[in-house]
Amino acid sequence: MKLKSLTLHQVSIPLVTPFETSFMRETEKDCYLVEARFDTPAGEITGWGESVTMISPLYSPEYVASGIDVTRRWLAPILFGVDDLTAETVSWHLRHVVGHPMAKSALEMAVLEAQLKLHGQSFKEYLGGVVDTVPSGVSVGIQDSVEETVKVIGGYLDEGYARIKLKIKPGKDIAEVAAVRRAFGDDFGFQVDANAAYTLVDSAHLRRLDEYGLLLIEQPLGEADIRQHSELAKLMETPMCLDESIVSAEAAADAISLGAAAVINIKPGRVGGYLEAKKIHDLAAAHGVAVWHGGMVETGLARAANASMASLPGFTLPGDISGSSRFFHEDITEEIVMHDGVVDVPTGVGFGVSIDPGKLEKFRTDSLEILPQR
Ligand code: NPG
Repeated sequence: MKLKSLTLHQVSIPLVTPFETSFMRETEKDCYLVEARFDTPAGEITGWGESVTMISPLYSPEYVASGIDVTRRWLAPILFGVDDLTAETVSWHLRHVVGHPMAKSALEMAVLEAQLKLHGQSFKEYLGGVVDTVPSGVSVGIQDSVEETVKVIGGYLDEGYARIKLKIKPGKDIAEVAAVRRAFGDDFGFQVDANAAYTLVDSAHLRRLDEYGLLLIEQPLGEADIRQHSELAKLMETPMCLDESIVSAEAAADAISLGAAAVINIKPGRVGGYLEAKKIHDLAAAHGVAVWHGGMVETGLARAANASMASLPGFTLPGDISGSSRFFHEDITEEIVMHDGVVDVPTGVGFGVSIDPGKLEKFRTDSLEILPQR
């Protein structure tokens, strides 16, 4: 395949309710979509990718404008120069550009979608997925009060979500978790996510979570603190799960060998793409480490791809793969539906969903066409 042009569409999609984490409060989903056109032996094919960069650099160093800039100045020119571009070689071609995994991931995703279309293959078939549905977990943002936390979680349990993840931060943790267990009992999967909001000094405080039978605690300490997570893991009974710290398969190998991660949250965008994510899945499976699929409030495009990824056998815990309606009144693709606690793994060619041109028009705030320089 030969890349002919790239269009980066910046979109802003209103959220159903504000989503608050320890690092920010979002009221819109802001990201950019990659539309990549290729010449192929079967004629022109368009592939779509999605960047998980957020509007500000608060979860990772990348952000929407940095992703667009590095793509335009550095990444696109490299890919335009490749005669036989395949999804499997995108990260290799881009290897000299340091960092920017989210920007690289969005490009690899677009190449992958076009390649799947060329071969008439679904993403699940390509990966070797083994199930038709994946359990759907929901991520619950930080609420204004303990009562509100209980009410919101009660609503999601009534909807049938397979497990609940609650965002926590200092001062919004033990009381919330205790109240949720008091209200709904021990008979449902419950985990917490701190998004790096604590330090090792908080270990005695965090140990108080052990009495609530949580599935795991996700990323209590900083991104660079893999060794400190291994210290904290020795002090807590609740299984330690890493998210932000797992920036690559190498980081995953370090975390596993240091005993810093009993569980890993896999997010393709964070690690540079779905193919690196698959490597982490395979590595974790070889070491008996459980993985689950994270979410970054994706539109239906990446949400569908995530559901396919989560159909691999190592994804033994429910992921943050909720229905579109958890976040959006209107998605930019067909709606991803959560039913009976699961989401269907798409079976159609490519990622099994398509961008609705009318919705793209409605939610687009800017676009940039990038062509090869002559
Ligand atoms: O279900 O898509 C979802 C959201 C899951 O809580 C979720 N994601 O820290 O894992 C996280 C958090 C996140 C969202 C991180 C957006 C970064 C951006």
